Amino acid sequence: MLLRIDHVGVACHNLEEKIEFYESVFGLTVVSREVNEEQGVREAMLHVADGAQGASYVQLLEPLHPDTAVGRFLAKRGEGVHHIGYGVADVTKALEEIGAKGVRLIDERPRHGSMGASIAFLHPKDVGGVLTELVETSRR
Ligand code: MC0
Repeated sequence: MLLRIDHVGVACHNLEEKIEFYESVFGLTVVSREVNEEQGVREAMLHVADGAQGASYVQLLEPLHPDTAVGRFLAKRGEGVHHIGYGVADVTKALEEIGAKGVRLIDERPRHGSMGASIAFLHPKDVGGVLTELVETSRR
């Protein structure tokens, strides 16, 4: 069901500073920047690699406000890995299958994600403490 790691989401206080860090230390390149009001984030995707099933990225996330998912995470835990996004072929079908196994779905239906993807989150408490995102990409 999981095709690849699509991205690792990293929460940070200052997006521009963190982009500069990933560019200068790891030589990564920003391929997309977006503000997602619904998710309460300003984010950038930095390309890591291309594989047979598609590309993988680091996603840097800065909260738009303290009272958002990433804002609360930063206040509680500080900067660090916020979620893992896995590529799936069909996010609606994957949600049905995973939900039927008793895992709590944060999103019952797909939402709009980075770079035109359809995304849905699974509750971290049912995935061993890992906030898990399913990503049906619109890119190839
Ligand atoms: C919270 N918890 C986490 C967590 N965030 N555990 C692991 N990883 C995380 N990122 C834990 C808390 O420590 C707490 O456990 C419990 O979950 C409830 O958290 P809370 O402090 O009440 O925080 P809430 O109200 O924010 O709820 C957490 C929840 C929420 C995961 C349900 O953040 C959510 O719905 N997230 C999905 C949407 C999202 O994260 N959007 C931002 C990225 P204890 O044991 O302390 O009770 S958007 C994105 O990434 C898009 C643009 C994309 O990829 O394209």
